[in-house]
Amino acid sequence: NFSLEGRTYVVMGVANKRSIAWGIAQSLNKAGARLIFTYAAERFEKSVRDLAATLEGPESLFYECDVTNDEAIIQTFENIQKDVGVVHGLAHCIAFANRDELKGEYLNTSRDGFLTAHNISSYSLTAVARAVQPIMSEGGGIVTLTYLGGEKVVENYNVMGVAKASLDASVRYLANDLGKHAIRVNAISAGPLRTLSAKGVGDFNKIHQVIEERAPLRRPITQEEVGDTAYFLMSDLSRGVTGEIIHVDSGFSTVA
Ligand code: 0WD
Repeated sequence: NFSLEGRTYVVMGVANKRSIAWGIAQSLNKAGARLIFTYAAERFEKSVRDLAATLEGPESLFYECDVTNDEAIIQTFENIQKDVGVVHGLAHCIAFANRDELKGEYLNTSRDGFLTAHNISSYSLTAVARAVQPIMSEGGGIVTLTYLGGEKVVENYNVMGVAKASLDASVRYLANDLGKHAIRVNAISAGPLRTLSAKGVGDFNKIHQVIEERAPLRRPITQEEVGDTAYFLMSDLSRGVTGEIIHVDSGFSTVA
């Protein structure tokens, strides 16, 4: 069944209309899902609500959730449980590293910068998966966003690459722990998209140019393409897939 009517999905990390999370929200909405949005702080609430107001279909719900705060995570999912009962999937589209460590040499990464990047970009998936598990009582799919820089050295990606490697490993361990609850955990490794977070990565334009020259599809990917793959991973279409990293990157990761 391709329809997500009657199902509810949590989307974490919509900052603006360019956010990958927004692409995912649109694909899920088109399939008929009800959406729950979480945002990091009150200052993002208005933009998330304004975007969600452009969607048709079931009314969306909104919760603040700073993923660096364990209490906040627990509280958010308790509130979601009170308000909707069961959810069928979750998209984790959250990452952060200090801008000055996304250029130059990885060698210069500070202890603080290392811990911050891992805390927000990797550990948060584990904390969120633990909190959502009890309300995914009918099973479902958790999806996170990763990047090639976790598998290979990508200039300037630095500490974020190391955090993505940690996130990728988390996907496999979480898939193993949650499989017995019929919860699948997968990642999408997205090609470069011009979002707020991407602005923080040094020489981002150059990465884009390389994709156009060398990726098998010879073009950058779109937000919609990531959204549709996330829809696949959170629907029954992918019911035999877990612990996997799917590259939505015009094939770039396959060429040397
Ligand atoms: O090229 C790209 N843009 C790629 C991005 C290629 C491959 C992967 N990705 C990944 C990113 O690393 C990230 O994991 O996709 C994910 C989403 O990133 P994005 O869409 O590129 O960036 P952006 O639009 O800036 O969204 C990042 C979100 C923001 O959303 P909200 O509305 O929640 O503020 O991460 C959020 C950030 O604020 N975020 C946090 N959310 C909760 N608690 C926190 C936090 N402590 N810190 C950052």
